[in-house]
Amino acid sequence: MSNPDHPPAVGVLDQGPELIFPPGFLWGAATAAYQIEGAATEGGRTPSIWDTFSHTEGRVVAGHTGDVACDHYHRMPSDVRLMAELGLKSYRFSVSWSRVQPNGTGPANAEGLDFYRRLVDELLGHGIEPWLTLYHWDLPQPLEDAGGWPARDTAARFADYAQLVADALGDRVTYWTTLNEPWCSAFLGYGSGVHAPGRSDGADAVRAGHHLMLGHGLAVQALRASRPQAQLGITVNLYPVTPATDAPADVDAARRIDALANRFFLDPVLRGSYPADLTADLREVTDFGHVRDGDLAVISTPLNLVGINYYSRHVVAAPVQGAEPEPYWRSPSCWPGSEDVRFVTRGVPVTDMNWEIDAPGLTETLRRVHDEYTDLPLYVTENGSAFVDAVVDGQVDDADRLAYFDAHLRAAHEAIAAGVPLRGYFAWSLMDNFEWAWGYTKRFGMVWVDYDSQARIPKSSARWYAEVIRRNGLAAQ
Ligand code: IFM
Repeated sequence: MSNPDHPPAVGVLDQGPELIFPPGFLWGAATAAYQIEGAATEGGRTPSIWDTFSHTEGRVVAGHTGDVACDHYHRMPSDVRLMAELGLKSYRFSVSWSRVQPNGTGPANAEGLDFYRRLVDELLGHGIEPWLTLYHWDLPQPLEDAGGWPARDTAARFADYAQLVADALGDRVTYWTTLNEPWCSAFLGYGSGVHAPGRSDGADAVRAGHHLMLGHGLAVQALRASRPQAQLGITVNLYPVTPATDAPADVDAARRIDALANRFFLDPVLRGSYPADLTADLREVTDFGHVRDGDLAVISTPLNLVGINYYSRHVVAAPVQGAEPEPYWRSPSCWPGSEDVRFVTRGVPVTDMNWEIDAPGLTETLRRVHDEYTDLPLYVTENGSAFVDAVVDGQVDDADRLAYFDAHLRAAHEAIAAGVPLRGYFAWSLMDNFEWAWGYTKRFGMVWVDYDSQARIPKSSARWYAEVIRRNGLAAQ
């Protein structure tokens, strides 16, 4: 399905000294409900798994919670004005399920929906395209109490919720993402337990991953039926996975991690099947008895676009005795059946998350999805970096973040030049926010947030990004 506002643009790159992006390229920034909204108990909102998790001692650094976050719920109009000042063409936000359907079942909460109606109106009034994500990790707590994503029924509940949101906002929102990063929901939430709901069981993680995708497919069917013109997609977080050496055991370690990190989601959604090597690798963990006839047809319901979140590369090797423990998101329990694979640190520059900076990996990822999976339009729905920032004389000079964006945009441009139908890019994040288990200790924003006063200060990277958007490209290097 083509979109008149964003025409196919492959092959129209200006190859002069500037790197110019295709006409209509959708420049945006992204956030998520729990990370910025606050107002956790207002307007009829009930607790999600992240409320419960963050209020549980020891789960989030320094006991931080999203109770107030960036207070975006109360400051939304001025935040949208800031987006307009930066020249954003689009804003990707997520809807809090617990705000619009308290407890995760039953009728919509008018007051909750009204917040998103006002947000969408405000965006449209400033000429900013709303991009709505239905689920960015904040499952209503009662649905977790009923079994959470490992329970099949949660997929049906998600489709009901999607329908409520479509009924309320479908006339004004064109772009829809069902799930954000289902790998994190499944494997960090139910595998390693470093994310909400904090459970740790490999088989549950695999079941959660399946039911998330089933919910995605059911939601796409519901949205498609009621809003045939909508542009529907899913956002997956992808990583190139590279073996540390050419040794067969390292190559096999890379195959296993690639299966769990990338192909676990890409294959069902875009091919309608699980990779055979993945199900074989997982045979000690699960027999996949939770997969019912017809599920994969639902999961692979046709889409209009694919969203890709890119941050870094995984370099892996076969197990050796006495390997060091890994940082949280690589903790062995995130990788059921492949817990013994080692994640290798190459000694290249890292961000404040300790994630290696690897811009060519973005080109590689985009080319892979296009070459191996789909001709659908692709969007980078998140890309960005945490660094330690400081306010000096009222300014935040985040040269390292600016350089990260610059390098990754050059990598994105290279993918377009190679024929990838990349139609847009969303910086993560519009503003500093609640970085999950790291609380407010990691800053990803282009805009500084003072959490005491709630003042916003656009950092150097925000000013630079505004100029990139204005010229639809990057200066020559
Ligand atoms: O902050 C998160 C976001 O919620 C999902 N993608 C990765 C970001 C940085 O960790």
